[in-house]
Amino acid sequence: MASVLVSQDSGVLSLTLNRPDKLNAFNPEMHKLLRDALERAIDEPGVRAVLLTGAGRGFCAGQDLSERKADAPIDLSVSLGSNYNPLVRRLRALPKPIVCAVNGVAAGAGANIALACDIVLAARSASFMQSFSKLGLVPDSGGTYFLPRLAGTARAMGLALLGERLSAEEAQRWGLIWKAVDDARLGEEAASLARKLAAGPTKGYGLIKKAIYASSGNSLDSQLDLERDLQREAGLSEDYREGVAAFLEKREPSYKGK
Ligand code: LHQ
Repeated sequence: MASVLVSQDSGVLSLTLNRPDKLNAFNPEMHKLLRDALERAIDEPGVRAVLLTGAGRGFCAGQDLSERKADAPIDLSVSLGSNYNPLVRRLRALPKPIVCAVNGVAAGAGANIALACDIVLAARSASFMQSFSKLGLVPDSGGTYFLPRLAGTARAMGLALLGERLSAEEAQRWGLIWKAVDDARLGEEAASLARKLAAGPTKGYGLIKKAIYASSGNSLDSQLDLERDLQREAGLSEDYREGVAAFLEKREPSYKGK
């Protein structure tokens, strides 16, 4: 069985991390399968949203530590440089919305890969752990970037130093994720959200991602300039014309993603 299950339906590319016995801990094959699927998703017009989740009782336990048993020192920058960092960059840069359904524990890099997605739903029983410090490591895969921005420095520092479990509900209260939902509802809520996004103005969504993610590194002046430039692009899209026409004709828009 592949370590990432890939399927496509109604404009949604579903990616399911699939090493349930290891709580979907990452190995190189998973990185490769995710890389290939996300690369194809960039230009594939049939893909208008992505749904990322995990098989079994966990979402992802980060790096597979059984691959890290080493008597000699090991240079972890190699694996970050070749696998984790490109994955986080790909998720953020994909010009299509990514919904993450955190179905269980998300630990280490697994937590931060979830936070790199655009809309994160989590089952009420799921939890987030910056488990790195328990191994003597630093949060990676964007953790030291996402956490202070989403939750503030005090909470980011507590999460990073203590490595304790944060419940899905607390993660929602802290602004780390969009919503905690009942376990039994997670699959359907996430799928229906992804389908809704897949039927939306894809081009506009891609531009929204650009604007929101650029914001924390920009001054108001540069952000206003960026909004002007992105709005120019959005305004030239077919979907914008369709949106206005549908509004004026008092009907539902039919977006083509162009
Ligand atoms: C695992 C793992 C795992 C292998 C559970 N590996 N088997 C690091 C280095 C290099 C470069 C890039 O970046 C990184 C980033 C990182 O991600 S470092 C952080 C790595 N992850 C962790 O430290 C988390 C380790 N796992 C845990 O602390 C626990 O498993 C959690 C809290 C996630 C879940 O606890 P439980 O619900 O009690 O489950 P469990 O511990 O019993 O795990 C179930 C099985 O999954 C078990 O196998 P077994 O054969 O005994 O049933 C675990 O060994 C296996 N597993 N995480 N990362």
